[in-house]
Amino acid sequence: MSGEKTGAEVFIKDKELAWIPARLLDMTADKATVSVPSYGDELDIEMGGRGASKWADATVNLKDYAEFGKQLPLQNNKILDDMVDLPYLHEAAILFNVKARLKDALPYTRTGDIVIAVNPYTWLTHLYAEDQQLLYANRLVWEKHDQDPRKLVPPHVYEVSALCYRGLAVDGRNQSILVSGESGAGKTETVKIAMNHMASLQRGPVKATGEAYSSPVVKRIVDSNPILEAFGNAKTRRNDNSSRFGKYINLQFARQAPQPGEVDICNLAGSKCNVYLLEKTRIVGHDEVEGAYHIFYQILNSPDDIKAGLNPCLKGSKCEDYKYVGKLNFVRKIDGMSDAENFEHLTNSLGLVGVSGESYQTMFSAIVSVLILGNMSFQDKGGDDEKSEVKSTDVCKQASDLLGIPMEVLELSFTERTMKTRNEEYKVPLKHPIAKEGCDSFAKEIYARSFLWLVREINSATSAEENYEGGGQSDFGIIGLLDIFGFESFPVNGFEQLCINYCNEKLQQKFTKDIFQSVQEEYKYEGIDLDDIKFDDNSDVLDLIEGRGGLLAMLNEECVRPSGNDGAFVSKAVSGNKKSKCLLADMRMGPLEFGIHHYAGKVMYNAGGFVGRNTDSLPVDLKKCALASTNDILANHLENDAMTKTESKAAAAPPPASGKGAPRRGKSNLVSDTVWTKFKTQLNSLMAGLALTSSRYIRCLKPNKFKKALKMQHLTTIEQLRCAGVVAAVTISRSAFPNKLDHVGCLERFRMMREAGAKEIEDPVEALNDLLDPVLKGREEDGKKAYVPGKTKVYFRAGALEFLENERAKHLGKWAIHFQKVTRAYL
Ligand code: AOV
Ligand code: MG
Repeated sequence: MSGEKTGAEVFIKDKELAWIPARLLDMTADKATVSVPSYGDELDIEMGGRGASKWADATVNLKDYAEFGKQLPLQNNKILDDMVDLPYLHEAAILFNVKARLKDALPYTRTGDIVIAVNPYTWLTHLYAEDQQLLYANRLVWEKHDQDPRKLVPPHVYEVSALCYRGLAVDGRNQSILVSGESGAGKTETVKIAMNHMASLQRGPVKATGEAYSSPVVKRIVDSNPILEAFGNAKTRRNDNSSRFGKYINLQFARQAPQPGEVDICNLAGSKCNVYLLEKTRIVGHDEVEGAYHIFYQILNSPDDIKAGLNPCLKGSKCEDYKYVGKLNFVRKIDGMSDAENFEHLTNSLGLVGVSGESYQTMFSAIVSVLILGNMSFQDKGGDDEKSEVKSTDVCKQASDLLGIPMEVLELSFTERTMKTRNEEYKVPLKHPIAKEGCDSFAKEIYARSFLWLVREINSATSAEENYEGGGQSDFGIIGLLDIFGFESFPVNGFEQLCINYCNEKLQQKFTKDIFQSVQEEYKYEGIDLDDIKFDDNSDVLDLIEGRGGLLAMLNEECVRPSGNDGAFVSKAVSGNKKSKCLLADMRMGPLEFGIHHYAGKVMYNAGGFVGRNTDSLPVDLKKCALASTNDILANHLENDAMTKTESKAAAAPPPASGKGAPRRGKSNLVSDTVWTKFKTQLNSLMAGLALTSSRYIRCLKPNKFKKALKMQHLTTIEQLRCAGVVAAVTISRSAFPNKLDHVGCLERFRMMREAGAKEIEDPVEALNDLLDPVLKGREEDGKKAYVPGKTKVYFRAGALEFLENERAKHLGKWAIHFQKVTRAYL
């Protein structure tokens, strides 16, 4: 802060508001008086309606905001399309830029190649109209420009979809869009927006026609979204339509030979989707203010004849009749449609992907059986042994009918467990709470497997290999769309959070590498030597999690140890990773607690239930019982992961008697992988797939927790900007040279510092040297010049631009005048 002048525009740090813009009135060695402009009720939303009246002229302790001393002055009233162009970089400047844009109904902002998408919480129809789709398609895909074509259009999701399409069609490289953000930030909507745009792009450089999607496969691809949402989304505290699974959709494009002189055209030929970690606990219960999976409400709120058609036992039933669903204490409408309407729509969409007739009935029998299993109750049988029995016999009968498993078999599978020693096999009776637990696991498994079965059916109906008329072709161009759970940190974090945050660490590592690479490319383009870019990578955290002797390995060890338990996992993990700076553990923590210093901040975990969650295997008796079912999904698809029918047939074929294929299948039959190991394998294959693509990033932000249209809360937004690596991305791009200006802008701005009568120089680089050398002489550090002119921009080392601004101000006389001009100069 030292050297700051009265009148300067600054941001002051505040506990409740993160940063607020102010003007410096007076300053002593340790205190500053600032004036804070009136905000009316604008800050109310941040302060929970308590009003912003506490803000008037204030005296602040300089210690509190010394942090940005170097970065003043800040031009906070300038709204920028691209935040990399903020002449003075600071977290507050980023925040106020996105905030100002949101207020103007501009939810999208760029940070270099990254698009920041703020959830507007109101459908801005004009942004997604057909003319907009065409604008981005024409500017970014079909037309040729000398300059960066993005300069011709405002930031948008369509810019990302169009550039990906161009990358695939013109450059011939597979692409991916990685969408991230916290729950409710708008990831799923963003992916749908991008997908719809890409489905429209295949029309080629033509005018709007208003025609519907040109092929049935494209319609199926677009229509498969609501199916996944019905079965995989639920209402949570944070999002009424929260996706409880991660997904990666591969859109497959068939390349068409280009006409002479024309751009290649790729047609959307199919899609294949991978899903990750469906939240299983929600199948058997949920928090009072949250909801079960949408499908249950869609079924139960449909007219009686529809319900009876799914299964006679549903006739006349309501949500509260089923324990897993429970009383409905909120109004359900998703996208303005009632549950019954959504179910009708779902049935149509299912028909489009071939789930109709018998397979439709089979799937719904499985889904309805989950509801019924939730109502099963058990009681101890009495007598000496610990055996229990089914209390609700009619419910058991319903389940037995639905699943096609004899009632006695079902009952015994819940109330006994088969144990094996080397020489014999015997049955152990189970007490009623254990029997109920088994019943819940069974329900979870049935639902989760039905979900995977459904994904497989959708893949079979949409994948290009099986559906594209071009037939036979197998090398389709790919644009992948990743919609995956963002970083999570709650007051108490469990196994799911650890998996989710692990996944985010993996993606963050890729993100950092990609950003670093794009900075390298920029400097290369500008012809600047790159010698001192520094950035933090998160390999320590990943080592701690997935490395040898890391948390994953330790937990897996506990899961196979006969007396393995959560406490032993924590103590072994802590003692084995003492050297890791990312593991937080101290004496004051409970025996099940540990913390991880993630890239996005510290998260405290409670390992209660880790061993159980990680093992998550169905007792062998229930597995057998499922295999005996007449329901095809239970009997034949309990082990299948989501793939297409052809792929699963290939996988089910007997392994070759010898050769490479044999041992793998053998192993997977013997040793059941843990949840985390499976997830790690899935993630590694995702990362390997992504590595073959050019990735583009969309960072979604949830601007306020009230779901209010076009309003932004500071603290939570700042937190997300940090977690999303937006600040880091700008920092990396600025680490060697914090400031840059384009040649012309720089020459015009500092022109007045030249000596009167100096002759005009035409070459911009020479003109810049002529202008800047005399002023910045003596400011070299380690023999390096304070500025470096590149091909189109001039780059300044830390402090150089501030120095120039000060010099310029001296030329101009007064600071007050200076400030008005600084502001205007960048507008
Ligand atoms: P998420 O996918 O990031 O959360 P969604 O995409 O489901 O979040 O968005 C949450 C809600 O915000 C949607 O249901 C819409 O009401 C609204 N919304 C999002 N994007 C837009 C937009 N572009 N325009 C208008 N409204 C929007 V989660 O799956 O919970 O992690 O788990
Ligand atoms: Mg979602």
